[in-house]
Amino acid sequence: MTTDTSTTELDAVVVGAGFSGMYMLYRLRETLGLSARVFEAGDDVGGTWYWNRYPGARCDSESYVYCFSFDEELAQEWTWSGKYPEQPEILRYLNHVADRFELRSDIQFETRVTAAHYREDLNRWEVETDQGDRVLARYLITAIGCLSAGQIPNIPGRESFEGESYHTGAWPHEGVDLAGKRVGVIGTGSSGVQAIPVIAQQAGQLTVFQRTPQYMIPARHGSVTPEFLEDVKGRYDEIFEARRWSQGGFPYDPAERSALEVDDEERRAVYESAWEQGGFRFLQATFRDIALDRRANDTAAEFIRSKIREIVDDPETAEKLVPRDHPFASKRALIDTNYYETYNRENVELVDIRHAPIEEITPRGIRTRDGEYELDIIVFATGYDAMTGPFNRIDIRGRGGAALKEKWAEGPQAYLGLSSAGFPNMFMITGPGSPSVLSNMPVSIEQHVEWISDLVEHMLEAGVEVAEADADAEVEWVDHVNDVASKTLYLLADSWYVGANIPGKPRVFMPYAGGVGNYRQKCDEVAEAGYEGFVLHSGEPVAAG
Ligand code: NA7
Repeated sequence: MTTDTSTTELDAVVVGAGFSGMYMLYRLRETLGLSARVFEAGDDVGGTWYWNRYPGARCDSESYVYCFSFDEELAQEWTWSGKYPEQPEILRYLNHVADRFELRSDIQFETRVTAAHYREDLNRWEVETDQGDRVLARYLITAIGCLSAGQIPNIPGRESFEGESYHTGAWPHEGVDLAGKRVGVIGTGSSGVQAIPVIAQQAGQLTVFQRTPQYMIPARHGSVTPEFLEDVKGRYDEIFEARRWSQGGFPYDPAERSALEVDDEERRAVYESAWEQGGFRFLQATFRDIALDRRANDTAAEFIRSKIREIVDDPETAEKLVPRDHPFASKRALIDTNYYETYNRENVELVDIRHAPIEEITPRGIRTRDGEYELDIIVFATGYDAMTGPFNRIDIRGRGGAALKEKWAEGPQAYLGLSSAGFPNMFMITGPGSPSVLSNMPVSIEQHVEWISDLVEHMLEAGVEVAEADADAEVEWVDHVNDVASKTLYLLADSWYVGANIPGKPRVFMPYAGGVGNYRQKCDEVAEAGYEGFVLHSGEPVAAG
């Protein structure tokens, strides 16, 4: 890239206008007084919640904790209507945030960042977009989400299909008329299990193509009462603080007992109670070792299996739905609304494509080894090239023109998931190696944005031009991330956490499983020690932490 007269100079470029990019912009502008521009591919704010408009799209975190905490008035003035926030409501919330803090003036919509090259001669990032923008910025901050690079499997004949087809993460804004149609859904991850019960109510016939059965906990969705909200808002300080120091970003009291130290009757009673309450409490507030100890996990898995057999009328369908090949929650834990019940409907059929794989997509539908299913619409609920995929879509080059994609070819390398050695002044919000997808996202996002903002403030005060992760500190952190993961059950599943859903992707566990509280403490210690593990330069190196 070359610099010409049409180059804009700014303090910071932020990529993406979801929760992360919006709050980052606020901090850069309001707290630090810097000039910043956010580039956003969509035509409005919202990120994940802008794109994911499939039927039933909803967050799995309870609404009163799926929100920003940085502004007291914002927290007090917003009123959620349901226990779990539905996509349109989250999008309204994010629009409200954009309006309230007048963020849109510094967000450039319908613009995708295509390249970001570090100019060592200038100590600046040179950023290019698909709209022909060219910006020089001191800081490059990625707020690109962990699950924004949609993945449609390369099934033979895909282009030949004569009906309509959609990926859940790129759902048409005007909706899709499913009434009376023969709909096929491929995929039973979070998106599929939310969409399937709603599509079943609208479609003439629904065929679900399932590769891996999953464990699901009922969400127990419903409205929230004014009394509940009043109580919560009265305790928000305490709730937000509990969220910050918890394992998963939720203010639930952590479980203290092992699933193996109680008798069968008591264990079942604990699971029954959590099942009735619904949601992630089943995982986080029943027994402490469900995600860590295979025998403890088996008790939870067996409980859920028994529930599937109770709920689903047809024993053959129930057995197809029973997961056996991975521990509970070793793939992303799922919560549902009427998922298993949906298979009791006359118009729903479950096809086990592990047993009889999809061989091709034909002009008329989907053909598995056992036969052809005629369809009007195919829904790809087939997930994402998670965590590294969004980075790989941008040509990011650091010192010496080295490509981030090459550096990460065998798996992501980042210090604290915040910064990668050789890519000075590039900071990642919820990057690989941070708790991110294993947590309630707004909690991790706020922590990262505030930490980055504090680092930038420190740089400005200390006259530091460049902050860059130290290569040794990075190796140590990546080893630690792997070590923590190896003590969990996550490695026992073929999940997107380990890149198993993308052909050819290296099998590396990408998020940090040590918990948001421990992670926050580590980040705080790093900052208190003068940004230990970062090399801080003012032209020439001035300090090595
Ligand atoms: P997920 O969780 O990655 O689920 C994708 C689903 O699609 C899953 O059931 C996959 O089966 C299935 N899949 C993927 N590729 C194929 C092919 N080639 N053939 C058949 N089936 C396939 O994505 P979601 O969108 O549901 O959720 C992503 C995250 O968004 C979620 O965890 C939340 O954090 C929000 P598999 O299990 O791989 O056998």
